[in-house]
Amino acid sequence: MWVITMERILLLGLLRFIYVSADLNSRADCGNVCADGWTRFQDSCYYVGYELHETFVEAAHFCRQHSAHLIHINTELESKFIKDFLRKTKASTSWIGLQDIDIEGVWRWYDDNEVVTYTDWHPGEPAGSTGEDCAVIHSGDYLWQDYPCDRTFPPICERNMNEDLSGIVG
Ligand SMILES: [Ca+2]
Ligand SMILES: [Ca+2]
Repeated sequence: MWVITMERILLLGLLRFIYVSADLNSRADCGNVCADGWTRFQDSCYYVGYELHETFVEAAHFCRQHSAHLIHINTELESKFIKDFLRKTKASTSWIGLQDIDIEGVWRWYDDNEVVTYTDWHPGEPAGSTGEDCAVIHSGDYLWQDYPCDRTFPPICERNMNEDLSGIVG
């Protein structure tokens, strides 16, 4: 009898855990899991809007609507991850969150205005001067190039898991 009761309690606990997890995951990232359609790498979830054709500002807006930002590539590891991912999924040229709109030649990440440190430019890039102030990962070799911000490409969104969780609490 005691064993059966314990089994019931454990089973109910397990069902409740599954239910709560599924509920949270359907709305946002939870713990180690990214929302449907998003791909995990380290502490972020990524989404490529393959079917979208948006200007840089529209692309940034799209990511914000999904509690994310245009990808901020912090490290060589993150760069390698996203390059491999884009190559594997045969992605076309896509926006990253890097721009020199305010001061020509000073490239800053759009989510936190940080001046770029790690870069992965195609040799000779950026080359567009004031006519090209927004950056893409180009499908030719998946290296970075500057393009006019009003050109239209898919966005690569990044959602930081920690930020996202604190956002839900707050
Ligand atoms: Ca990042
Ligand atoms: Ca420029």
